Amino acid sequence: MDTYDLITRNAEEVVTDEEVRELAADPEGKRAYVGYEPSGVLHLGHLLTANKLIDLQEAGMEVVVLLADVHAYLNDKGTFEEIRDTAEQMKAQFIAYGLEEDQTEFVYGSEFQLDEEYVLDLHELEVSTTLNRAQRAMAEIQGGETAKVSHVVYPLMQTLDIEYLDLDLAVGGLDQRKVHMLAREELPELGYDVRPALHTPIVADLTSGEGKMSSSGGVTISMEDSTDELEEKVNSAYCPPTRDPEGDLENPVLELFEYHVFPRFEEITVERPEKYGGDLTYEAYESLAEDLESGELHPADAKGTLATYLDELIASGREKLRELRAEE
Ligand code: IYR
Repeated sequence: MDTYDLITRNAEEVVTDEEVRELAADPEGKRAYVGYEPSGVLHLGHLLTANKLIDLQEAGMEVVVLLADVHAYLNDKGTFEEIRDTAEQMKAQFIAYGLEEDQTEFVYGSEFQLDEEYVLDLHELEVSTTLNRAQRAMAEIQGGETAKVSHVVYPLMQTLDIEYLDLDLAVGGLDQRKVHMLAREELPELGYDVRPALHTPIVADLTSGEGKMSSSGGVTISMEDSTDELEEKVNSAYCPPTRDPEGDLENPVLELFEYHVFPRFEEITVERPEKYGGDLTYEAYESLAEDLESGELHPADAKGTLATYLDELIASGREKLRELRAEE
């Protein structure tokens, strides 16, 4: 796969394409990052952007994972101490998942976001950004509750992170796009360079095919799930025999194959008894999706296979989590 295709595969949006093409022409040593509010257990939402970081490492880029402890604090996720503890667990799970420790820079936000220079830049951004603009940038991240002052500081800090971590590319789910747009507008105001952004898709809810998977109340697959739980969740997933269900619905089973399984495995095998046609093997998402649409691959077989591969993907993170909990 050529470098541009590898960098942009499964991306929902790149801003701008021209800037990312320039990066792809000379990726060696360029720095990309994702920031995560620490949470004790990784779920597929985290792993989707982690897959992109693995692509970027393969393309020769340096990868930074920001454990955004101060951001989580501003977003009311617990005491600072609790957040630091969960950040440690998060880091261990990322490494277990496949982000090589010696090729990934893990940085705590609090390591640089409390420095005088950063804080003064933050205050300058507070002066130059309207409340309305900052609130709009936060709308999707904050999730509806009454805005606090911290919620408008948050996207301004995320803007500064791009400069202070000396990055060439900001990566995030599509829910981060408004913050990255704000960053593109505001960084030049402080005399800093504009950086490109790459956004990964938001996977639909597993059982309904609607909205987004990590939304509250929906089913999420996480590092905590046992093999049985995972199988049960995948088996109850919405999986019509098409990649394009009616209206706003998506096929979450196909999405998980596309964004989680195919990027991490060279070949996928669907095991079937001889009387149902025997095993099927796929090297690319497209051929699996086509077989589901044509009826060659039954949704039940697709689900069983998906559960097996997802289980393999989370197995070492699950084991790590068990170890960490046993130590507590
Ligand atoms: N807003 C992210 C967390 C986050 C991301 C980046 I990129 C930062 O520089 C800081 C925080 C979230 O919603 O999880």
